[in-house]
Amino acid sequence: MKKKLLSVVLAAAMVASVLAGCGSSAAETAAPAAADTQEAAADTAAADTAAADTAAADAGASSGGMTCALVTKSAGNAFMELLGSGFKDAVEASGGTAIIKDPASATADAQISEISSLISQGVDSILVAANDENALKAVLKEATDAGIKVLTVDSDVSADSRAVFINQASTELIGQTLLDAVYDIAGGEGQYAILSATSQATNQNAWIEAMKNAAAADSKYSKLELVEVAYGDDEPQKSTDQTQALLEKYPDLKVICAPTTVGIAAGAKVLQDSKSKVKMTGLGLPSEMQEYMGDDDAHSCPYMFLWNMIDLGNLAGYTSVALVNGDLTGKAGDKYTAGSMGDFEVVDVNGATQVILGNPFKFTPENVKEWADKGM
Ligand code: RAM
Repeated sequence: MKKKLLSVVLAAAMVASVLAGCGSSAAETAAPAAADTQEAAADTAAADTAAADTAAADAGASSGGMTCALVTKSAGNAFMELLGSGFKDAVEASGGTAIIKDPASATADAQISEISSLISQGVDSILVAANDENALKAVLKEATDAGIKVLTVDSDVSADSRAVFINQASTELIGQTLLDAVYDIAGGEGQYAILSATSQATNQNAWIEAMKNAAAADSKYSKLELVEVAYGDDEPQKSTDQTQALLEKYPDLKVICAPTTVGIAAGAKVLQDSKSKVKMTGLGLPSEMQEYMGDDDAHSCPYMFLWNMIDLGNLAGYTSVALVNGDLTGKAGDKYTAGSMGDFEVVDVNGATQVILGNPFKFTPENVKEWADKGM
């Protein structure tokens, strides 16, 4: 299928699936353990979970099915819960068993220990939303050497550490889209800041780089000044603190752009509660942003972007299954059917293979409720 046609079909599919209520399926990942849980109890729970996962891997193997695992960026992130929900549905619809691991914090170390235990459990595939581009290399090589199919979603690792990357939308397009939103909301000139997640997150860094490249490529943006990239680590409190610090440091600030669902929701609340004139935009979940969206002084976010998270999880799940089945190797030009999502093709982007879901979708005060009501 030609790329342009694919985008159109995907955009239509995205709208159709949301209208059909696919977003209403509840996120089924395990709730994060309470921070104050006693150490002994936590150890027992961890052992129980590991035993359950090993049993799941064994059950998958003995029933002739496969066991596909997902390691998210961190627990407590609604974006990751929706991704997990779509992943689980796709794996189960294919007759497999899904295991979802949510590390306690958005760090490479936390993911390495989850991946190590999945290798011992003998899963068939590991899908990772990477907290670091290079730090997972050794453990992912160990997985690959053990015959496990490795792939990434949302946030990539270096291309030699995985078979393929499931990308929500073209990195350049996301960067251009976010820069254009800043330009528009700032009225073409003035100061803006970026509120990111962790400083090591591959996806956030790639989008910020794409924004900077787009700004440098056209003199139209020369009156915009990026004053700071702040890091809220995808933690609500740290993102709140960083937003307040930006407001104090830059009294002439016009816009904050957060390419993270955690950051945009925390920042939008700070701006709205303090009746700040500064506006928020970026990548946000409708359910978390609905109360902040409006085109007036009473609301902090005029519009924002994202994509269909359930579809992203579905595509990643079906691609995991296709890799395990041998229907896909991950090479550029490979074509395969991603279950009910239809046909996809692996493309080469600057030497790295990826499968692209579609285009960013614009959420406005007019459509945000409809999407939030669907559970997105
Ligand atoms: C946050 C995460 C995720 C990112 C979204 C937009 O939830 O950082 O990686 O893709 O925002």
